[in-house]
Amino acid sequence: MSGKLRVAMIGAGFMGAAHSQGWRVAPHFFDLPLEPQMQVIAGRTPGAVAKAARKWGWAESATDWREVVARDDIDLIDIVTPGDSHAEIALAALEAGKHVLCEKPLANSVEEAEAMAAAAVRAAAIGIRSMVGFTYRRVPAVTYARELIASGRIGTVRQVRAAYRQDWLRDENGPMTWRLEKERAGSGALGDIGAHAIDLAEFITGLRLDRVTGTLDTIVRERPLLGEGVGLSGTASHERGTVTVDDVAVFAGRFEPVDGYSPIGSFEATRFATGRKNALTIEVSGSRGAIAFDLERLNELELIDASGSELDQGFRRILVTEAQHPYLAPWWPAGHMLGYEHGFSHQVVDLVTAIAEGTDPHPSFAEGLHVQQVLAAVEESSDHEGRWTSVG
Ligand code: SOE
Repeated sequence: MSGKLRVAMIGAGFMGAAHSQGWRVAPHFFDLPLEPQMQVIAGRTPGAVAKAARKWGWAESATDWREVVARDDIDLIDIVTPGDSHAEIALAALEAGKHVLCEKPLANSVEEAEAMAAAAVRAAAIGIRSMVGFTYRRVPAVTYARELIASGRIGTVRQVRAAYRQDWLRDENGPMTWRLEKERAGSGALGDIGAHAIDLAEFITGLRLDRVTGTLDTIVRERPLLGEGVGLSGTASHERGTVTVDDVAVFAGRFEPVDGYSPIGSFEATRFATGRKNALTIEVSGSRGAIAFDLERLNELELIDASGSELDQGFRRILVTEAQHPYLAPWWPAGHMLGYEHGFSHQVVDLVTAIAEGTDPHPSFAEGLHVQQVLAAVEESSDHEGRWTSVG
């Protein structure tokens, strides 16, 4: 491969903007072994995708993703479409010998995720790399939390509490979107944001869930359909659509045993947590301490070292902005803070580095399949009065 990595993006929505920022900005702050070239972005609507290309820095725009995947001047396909097209696009791209970055969750079903993971293994055998986009792993405080736990700083992990709370569906008159249709999204809060909580809990602790018990609920079952040609903020039409996914997911999980004990986790994913905008939180309780993280305060990590005197114990706030902290050195001096968007640059750095070094990037499609199996187990448990259900 030349010194360039010629990238194509399939999809032009919110994640398209976030991923484009990563491709555009990362090379200006990190010394990458290959230079990403933002070649073409593909979307459904010619005018909208041409505008996205201009705004986000793509050389070309297109409306036929199959033509883009077939081009021999493209090395990597970045999939940022709704979940119902992840499998089709990823399988075609891997078959065409393209590296693939695919947004989370990996797919809309375990069956699709299994096919994608198998194709990724075959492609890796000939040097084609693939990654799934759980970008919160690449928030410096999250990677640092993983390092602290791996070093034994909080002792043996006993309990994990992970939640992802948003409130953008709180208004029952909010309109239907593709995220509320099972055929498009696969599931609701469970797969969209619960997947992040699952991946985060396993990434930070290094543990894997092997059984779950949970329940799903749809709070608002019908919503107004948007009128023809009316934007999201426009007045909804009088017709109503049926919500076919969960609004709230609550579940417990057992992790694979460590030293004979299976740590237990409690999880929540909701879009009805009034006042919580993007609150992905996790707390890991260990035998000698604990860590706590909140995405709404993403430069901070709370740590308690419970090995000392009871008299002066307490969670202390660590500002994770030192040059020695993960990913920080190329950015700003300590205390100048990073934001939501920086994780997408870090994702580009790790993917491009893996491709250049000929190694498999993480999270892999196999890790994405495991998250899909956890999601499916929660759905199965909920369908059977919350019985404990094995993962995979
Ligand atoms: C909407 O819930 C959403 O955009 C998710 O789809 C993203 O994965 C999450 O990072 C932010 O919220």
